[in-house]
Amino acid sequence: MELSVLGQNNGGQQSAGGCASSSCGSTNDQLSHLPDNIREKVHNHPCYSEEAHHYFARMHVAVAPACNIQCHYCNRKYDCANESRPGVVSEVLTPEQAVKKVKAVAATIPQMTVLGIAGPGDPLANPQRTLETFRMLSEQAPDIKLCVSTNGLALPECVDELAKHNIDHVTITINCVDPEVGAKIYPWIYWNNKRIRGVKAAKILIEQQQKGLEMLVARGILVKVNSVLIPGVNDEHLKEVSKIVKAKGAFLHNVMPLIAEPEHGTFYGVMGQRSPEPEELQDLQDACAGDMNMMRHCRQCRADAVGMLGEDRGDEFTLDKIESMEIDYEAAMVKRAAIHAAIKEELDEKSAKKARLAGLSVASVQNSTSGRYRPVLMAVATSGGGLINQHFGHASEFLVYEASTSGVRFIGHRRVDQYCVGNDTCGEKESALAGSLRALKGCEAVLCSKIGFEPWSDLEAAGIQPNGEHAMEPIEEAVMAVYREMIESGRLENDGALLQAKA
Ligand code: CLF
Ligand code: SF4
Repeated sequence: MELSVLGQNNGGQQSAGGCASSSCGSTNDQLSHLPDNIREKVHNHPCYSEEAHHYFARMHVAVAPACNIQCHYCNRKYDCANESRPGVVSEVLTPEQAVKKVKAVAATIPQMTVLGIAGPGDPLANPQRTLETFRMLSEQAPDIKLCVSTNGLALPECVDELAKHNIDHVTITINCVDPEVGAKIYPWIYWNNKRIRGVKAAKILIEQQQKGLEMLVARGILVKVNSVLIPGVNDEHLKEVSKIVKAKGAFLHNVMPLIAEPEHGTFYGVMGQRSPEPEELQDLQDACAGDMNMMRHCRQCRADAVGMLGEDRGDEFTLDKIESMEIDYEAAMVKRAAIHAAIKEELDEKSAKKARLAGLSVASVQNSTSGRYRPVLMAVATSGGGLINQHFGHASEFLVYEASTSGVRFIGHRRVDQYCVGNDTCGEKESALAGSLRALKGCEAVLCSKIGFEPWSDLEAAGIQPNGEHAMEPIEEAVMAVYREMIESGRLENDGALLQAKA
């Protein structure tokens, strides 16, 4: 199939930026290798293109309350944890309310290019509500890409309907391809009006997921596979999952960390199943990357998320606020098209410039070092646009990049609030700064637009070099510049032993 060939062609290629395409999802540079019809589907989708997530926004509408399976990481009082953060409750909308909300958001946030349905249950366990929403949107807001995320059980019988409504992007959550592993994740499924348990249930679910994947690929629909990394349950097994879904034509693999908190009341949370450390997640993503394009910028959004990835502007679009908005969608589409064209132009220019500069900077580092220096992790504070443009103290998350003599590659994001920041559950009071320090574990520099004196000293004391000298510069150029400065200052000198030890 066309898509699996694409995947093979991409595997292991080195972009001009030195970023292995197989390791970091679809960056803007890598899109240039794709046929026009695929580029068109991906270039402004913030989840399918890593570059796009700096510029374009997505929104979800919570129209699908029911679910047809049980996952051990889910409490049914909350949203589906397959594409959303566990422990979050979204307000369920009717399809009519959802369409009104989408048009209000699209008119207010023109960068919003994608509407996804991801819960609060499984969208395809609620086919009428989900498909009715898509049908109305494809008629009334044809400039919005439509996207859906599912556990896959009901997928095969919905594929033709999805194709009919012009849905270009489908996410299937596939945590296993072995029913024995599946039985440790899914206690039951609801299938043909019966509750089925154990290995038998997992076997049916896996068969449906794989069949659905093949049917989507056969219709030219892009498929992203989400997997929840559950230490000790499917961590090793996910490498096999990645190989299989790639062979069947999936476009992208998104391995997400399990979030298991006792207060969410999930089976795993109550049983004390631990979540993975950031290093474990990165190691697994790197291991899968030899075979597959990996997504590393997922923010595990809410089922009613609105805005750029990592941001939630839902409060601006509550039902009462939408009611009072008058939307002229024809006029909004004209404005949106102009803004999208301007962003595309900026991205194309940036991509061409990045290719030139990154090639030069990588070459200059390689020439001056003979490749002797170890890679360095650096954190970046950004509020979007691909620039270093956020004050250290305002950052609720940091993007982490790895600089090496091969170039710069995106590794992932670290949320400050995912670490202890001194709430009542912590047991000891920690400041927000202490939370940031924990989030920056393993990083040797942090690049931001500005930083105060106190955090500066504490970061230095923790072995993390703060750097505000590259404010408003493009992220990857700035990271490479700092890496070069580290080499030239001798900071990475005599690290050969460390490099060998790490290797
Ligand atoms: Fe939503 Fe998912 Fe479509 Fe994106 S989210 S349905 S593919 S539009 Fe994106 Fe959010 Fe991660 Fe999902 S960052 S949770 S991968
Ligand atoms: Fe929960 Fe989603 Fe799993 Fe259903 S598919 S049990 S809603 S996590």
